[in-house]
Amino acid sequence: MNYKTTTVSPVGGSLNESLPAMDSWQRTPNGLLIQTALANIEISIYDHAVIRTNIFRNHVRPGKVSYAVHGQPKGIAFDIIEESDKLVIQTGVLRLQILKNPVRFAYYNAEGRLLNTDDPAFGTSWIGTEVSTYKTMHADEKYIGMGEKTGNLNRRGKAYTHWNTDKFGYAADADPLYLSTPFFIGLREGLCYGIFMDNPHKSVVSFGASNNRFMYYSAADGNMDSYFFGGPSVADIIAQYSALTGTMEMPPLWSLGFQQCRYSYYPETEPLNAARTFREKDIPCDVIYLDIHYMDAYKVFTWHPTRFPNPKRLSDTLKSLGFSLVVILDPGIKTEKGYKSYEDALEQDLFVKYPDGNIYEGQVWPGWSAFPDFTNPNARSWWAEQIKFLTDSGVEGFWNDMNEPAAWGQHLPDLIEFNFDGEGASHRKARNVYGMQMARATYEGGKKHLGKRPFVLTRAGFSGVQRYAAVWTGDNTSSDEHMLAGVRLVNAMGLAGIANAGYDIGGFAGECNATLFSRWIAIGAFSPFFRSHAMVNSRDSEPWTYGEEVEDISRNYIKLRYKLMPYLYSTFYEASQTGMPVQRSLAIDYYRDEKIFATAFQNQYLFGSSILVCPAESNKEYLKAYLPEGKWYDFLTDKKYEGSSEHLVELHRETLPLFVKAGSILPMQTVVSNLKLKPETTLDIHLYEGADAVFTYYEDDGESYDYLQGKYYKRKMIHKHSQHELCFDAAEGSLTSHFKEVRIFFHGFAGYKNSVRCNGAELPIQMEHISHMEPLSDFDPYHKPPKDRVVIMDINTVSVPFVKEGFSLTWG
Ligand code: MIG
Repeated sequence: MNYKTTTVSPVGGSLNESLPAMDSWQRTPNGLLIQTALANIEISIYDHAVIRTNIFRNHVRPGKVSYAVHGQPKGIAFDIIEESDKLVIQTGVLRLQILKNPVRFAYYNAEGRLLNTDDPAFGTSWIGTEVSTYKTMHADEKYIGMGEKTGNLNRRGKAYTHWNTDKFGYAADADPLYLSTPFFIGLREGLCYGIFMDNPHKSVVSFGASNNRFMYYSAADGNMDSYFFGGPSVADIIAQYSALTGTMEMPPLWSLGFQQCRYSYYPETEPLNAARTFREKDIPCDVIYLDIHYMDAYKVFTWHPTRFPNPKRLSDTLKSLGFSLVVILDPGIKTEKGYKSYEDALEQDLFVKYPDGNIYEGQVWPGWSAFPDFTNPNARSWWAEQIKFLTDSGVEGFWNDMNEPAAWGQHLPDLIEFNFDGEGASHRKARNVYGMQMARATYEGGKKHLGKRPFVLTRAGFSGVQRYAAVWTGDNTSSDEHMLAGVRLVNAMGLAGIANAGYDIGGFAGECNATLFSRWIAIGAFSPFFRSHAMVNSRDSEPWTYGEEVEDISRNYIKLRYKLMPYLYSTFYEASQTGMPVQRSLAIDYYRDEKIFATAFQNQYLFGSSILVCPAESNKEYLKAYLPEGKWYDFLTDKKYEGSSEHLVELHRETLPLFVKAGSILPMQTVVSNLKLKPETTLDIHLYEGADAVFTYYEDDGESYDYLQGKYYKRKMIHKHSQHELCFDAAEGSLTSHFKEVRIFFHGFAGYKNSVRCNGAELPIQMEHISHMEPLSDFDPYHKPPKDRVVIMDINTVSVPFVKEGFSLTWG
């Protein structure tokens, strides 16, 4: 390779320099260390399919602090084979080949098939402090993931910037937004791999944008510290990335319910009116939010004296109505003499400062404000202590906003300094992690002062933010385009380890309308985080404010969400264990199917393992849906469809196309108005004929950390389709299930003889007539059809006691 290694041009600018030849290498406990004339490379084997390469300039000492990475090398066995021109590292699952001159990396799978290789000329290169890795891009290669990034499912041809940014009313293709996760998954020839660049500096990932030669990822400064994930499946890659950057804990059960927000409900009669209206109108809801107007002059950790004279009384009343209270927290602290939070943090030296030691002030809601340095452990514990002020008033959830951090005008000076857990960093390095560290401090404070699971919602974040908070997509706009863009943002966050995410239903900026709201609330019922919110000075946007029809539709979908709670909670449990998202892009299970990448189908996703959601614009009459391989059932009618094919679906205001995968085991419960109330004690399991399936059912108390001590109820349910059998493995854990009885609904089993046995004993079969939707009211004489469109399904059921011991049902 004759690539020149010029460093400085004659007129002073830096030119590109790439990794040169290997000078020497040594084995280390978890990998090896390579020296070159320009940079050193630390390679660590984290797991059979996870390899870290940390490349840093010779004169640089690599920092130790990573806010993203949580996992450690597992100490697995690996071989290093030296050949004249290369080193080969074998883990049994991955083969990393390192060419010696110049140093270039290539990854192969266990069968020796190439997964990913450096661009031979440029590999890892520097231009001044900017470091980039260039990768060969194959003709059929696709790229997915990247977290909160707009655009298509397949990101090929686009470049993205990671630089947390407050973007009010952002365009549906805007970039960057609030949160950064420099992690993507590459797909080629039915193979896949993942790459995470653990560098919080401003960075760019280009999937072949404006060039026909390579893809690359690049950071403004710092090391090229990256992790390669070998899969072999997309689900495995997500699990590997999640093991490295952490998974969410089980959220409080109430946070899985419907959440009502508004900028802003005040004075205190407003949130109470909203809460009471939900109860009067029989619309389930669990959460009411207070936005910035609850504070006194926007000062964090204060209550407005006249709008909220007695916050404890308010939260108690809300609690008695079955609501949890969540309040907003902004990082900016008003620099006002005599204001306790300011004086306190000033005295303890916890604010972000200029290099000359003066406090940095920026303008936000309270006026000139100082910013706690959340990368300082002392500032985090100080902030966590302040949370007590809110928990004492009965607040159970915390909404972190403006933590990009945002200041009017948005560009903070780069020279301001952060503690970075002792290592020190300018704004260039600290910005992207600031928001997640605020979420961390908030989460730790909430956990400590509530003594149970807090709910934290954040706007900004970086890889690993899922350990502390759910994420919402900020200031979207009331439009169909935005509704679908939000679906893809949540799909993409799910591919990047953020399992609990959602968008403002109805749109934050702009005015929503009845048609759009009906569709948005239906889709939102199938997003992990389910909240309606709207901008100040815009029309009311609670489910009853768009007329009776929308109210009925909203009630139907919100109730459906509550009925699906056993399924959803179990799905959240899976996410807490493996990182498998709740809202699953079809690229997780069906990445080998070209069809799912078509723009017409890219918004479709699986909600949990079984329910296929086909989002459609609110103003369309038909949707072309693509059902992937297998067989599918229309959730509302039980009509059966063959997969691997497109279907034209007629759309109505009140129906969102939902399909259930054949084989599915779908546990459901009766509706409750809020999740502090218990459903009836029969667990309804909807079983769909046609394929094998396994479902891990999970239950715990929904609020404490006792589940970490084994106080849960977990059991595997196994549908052996060809054996005509549904097995319940013995329940694990020390908790007794709330459910005393299980009732099985047999969907699509019409051809079988009507005989079902439990452990061999014949069971009585009951015919049930069910519908997942209530008919809409007759409010509009010209618009009758909705009532007729509610399909009643006749379904055979059997009921058996839900005993702890294993049992099995057989039929046919
Ligand atoms: O400058 O707190 O994204 O959800 O309602 C706007 C007021 C600040 C932005 C958030 C939005 C919230 C609003 N906030």
